[in-house]
Amino acid sequence: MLKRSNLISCALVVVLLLTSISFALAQDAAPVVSPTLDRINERGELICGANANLPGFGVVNEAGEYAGFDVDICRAVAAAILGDANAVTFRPLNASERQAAIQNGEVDMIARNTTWTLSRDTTWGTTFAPTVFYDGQGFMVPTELGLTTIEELDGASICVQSGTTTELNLADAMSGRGLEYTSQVFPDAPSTWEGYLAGRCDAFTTDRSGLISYKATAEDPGAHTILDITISKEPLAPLTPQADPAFSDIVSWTVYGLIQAEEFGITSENIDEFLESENPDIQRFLGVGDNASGSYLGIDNQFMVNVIRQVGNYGEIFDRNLGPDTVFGLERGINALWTNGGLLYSPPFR
Ligand SMILES: N[C@@H](CCC(=O)N[C@@H](CS)C(=O)NCC(=O)O)C(=O)O
Repeated sequence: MLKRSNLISCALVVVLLLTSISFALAQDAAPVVSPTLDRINERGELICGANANLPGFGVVNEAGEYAGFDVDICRAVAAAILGDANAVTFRPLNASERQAAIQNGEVDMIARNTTWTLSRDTTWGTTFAPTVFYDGQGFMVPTELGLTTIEELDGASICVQSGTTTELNLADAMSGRGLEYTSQVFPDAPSTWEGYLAGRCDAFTTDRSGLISYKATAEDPGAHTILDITISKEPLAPLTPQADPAFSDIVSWTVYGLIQAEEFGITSENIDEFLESENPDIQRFLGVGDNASGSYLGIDNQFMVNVIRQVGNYGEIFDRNLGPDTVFGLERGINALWTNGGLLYSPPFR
């Protein structure tokens, strides 16, 4: 028979043991439930909604392959989940097709110059991942018109694409300044651009990234001038189905991982050196040793190693597709790391 005092100390030991076990469990990754992740693993590929018509961001190149900044975001997610950046099928989507494609599960995610707005976030059945490109809407005019300000577009006819924030911002920007205009609305980018080139309108309006893309790849770039005005905020971000928050986490943390890798200075070239790092922050980020990283998301613990090795960090993706050595010649601007005065900031990988 146990004495009463012994009983009490036994009970205390049990309570202490249980507490320490549950504390230990709290450090471990909880089981991840994601139907989208299961589907991707079963089919062995990610289905990503993409732009086929926006050089620099998403376009089918001469080899028949998708290429561009947004396309590389899809590839990074495929590398994170499947360990293979090429395990992606791209579905070309024009602006008006995006909502249905994410709602009916035709695609697992979309990375296609899509602006994150309140109404889309709430009515499209979607969750936005962090912004991958901070943009704003601008205007392009034929250089020969010699225009420099938006006020000079009073009475103009303006080419714009349907199903975009562009169409709505144009209306606000013009009416807010008491300016008259007629819009020529087209269903996709190629027809909008062709309409502008054919002189169906005096100006072409879209995200500045789009204007730069079209100008740089035009037959005679000098024939087009981008006005020095930005009429909106266009934070371009990937989209995932709202019904699958665990999958949204995977996409979000892959984007954060690209940013964090740049902040650590880890690139596709030097990743092997970083795998030997003694720095606990870097060991955690890369999932080295006993450190949990991808396991929190239900994917390979070293998911960021696959992403960086195969696709590179944010800066590498930016430079490869849009940077000074490309026809677009974009500077980082506000798309720089927060440590360089930009807006890119990752929460801690802890
Ligand atoms: N960011 C804006 C505009 C996005 C957009 O679709 N832009 C056009 C013009 S640059 C485009 O990419 N069109 C390609 C296409 O429809 O094939 C939005 O999310 O509504």
